Amino acid sequence: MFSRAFQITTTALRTVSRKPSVISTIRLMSTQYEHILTSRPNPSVALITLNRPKALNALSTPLFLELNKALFDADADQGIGAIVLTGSDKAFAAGADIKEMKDKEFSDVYKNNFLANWGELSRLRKPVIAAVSGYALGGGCELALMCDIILASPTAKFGQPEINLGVIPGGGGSQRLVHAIGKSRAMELVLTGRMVSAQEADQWGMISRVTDNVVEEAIKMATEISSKGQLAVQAGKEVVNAGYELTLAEGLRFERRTFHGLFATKDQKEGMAAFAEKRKAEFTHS
Ligand code: CO8
Repeated sequence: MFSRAFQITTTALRTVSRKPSVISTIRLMSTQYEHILTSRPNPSVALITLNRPKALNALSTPLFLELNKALFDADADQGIGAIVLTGSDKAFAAGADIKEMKDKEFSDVYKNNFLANWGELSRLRKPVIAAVSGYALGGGCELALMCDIILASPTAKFGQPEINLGVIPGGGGSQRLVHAIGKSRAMELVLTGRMVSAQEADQWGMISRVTDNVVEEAIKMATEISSKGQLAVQAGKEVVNAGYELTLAEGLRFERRTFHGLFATKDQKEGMAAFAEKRKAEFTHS
């Protein structure tokens, strides 16, 4: 993966100088991380892999700082259209790092707003696809829920086991689950800590689908999204997410205004002209 990334980087280096998107590509590739891996499976997709295998990708503060940096670098890179976030076969992430948390006091966590930076993923403008295999528990489940689309392999197990530790979800699980699967099922997960299989999560509408080769499928989906007009992709993400927060009437008004706004783009002219002329659209993201 890295050698492929390196190949893209060196190819890019040869053609660099005048192209800002290529320069930021190099920045993404050249950052050294300890707890995550970053690569570019193809020029338009960033792949971020959580990499603390011995701790089942427990989400420590240093890991999260690296993750946020990699995510925001990818978000700022104009060559990238979508981001895939994954873990290992055994664990997407087994939650916040319990060993890091166990001795903390209320005054520390409250004063220092412990783990507040977890929410930053939801500020990204580009789509993020979670490719989940193995355990996605506690903060790991919440991290998947913060992504825009979840694909799961048949081995995936989702759960909010915080109740077994004497706490509750703190990274948005109790709220996002209510939206995703309804109150009764969310309540069951939060109060029992039970893990659900990929198949059950699929039936519940918590994920998009169960698939073998989940990372490849996620990259394929990210590549397809990247081939669309990026202004429309960004707008699509924005309006769907607004559905979480607005009333139906406000949401419909916001969607209509955003739809109208896209008529100011070259991509709308190109997309509709290409349809009428029976050819493939060449979007310029402008
Ligand atoms: N934190 C730290 N270390 C962990 C974690 C974790 N969450 N999960 C696993 N590990 C470590 C184990 O301690 C073990 O390390 P070692 O080899 O040094 O003993 C190693 O990973 C392997 O784990 P196991 O031996 O336990 O592996 P098993 O295959 O037997 O079990 C399980 C796998 C079932 C996943 C088990 O490890 C487990 O139950 N893990 C804890 C799951 C959990 O409770 N997660 C919730 C954590 S709390 C949380 O996420 C709150 C989020 C709040 C966010 C707030 C944002 C503002």
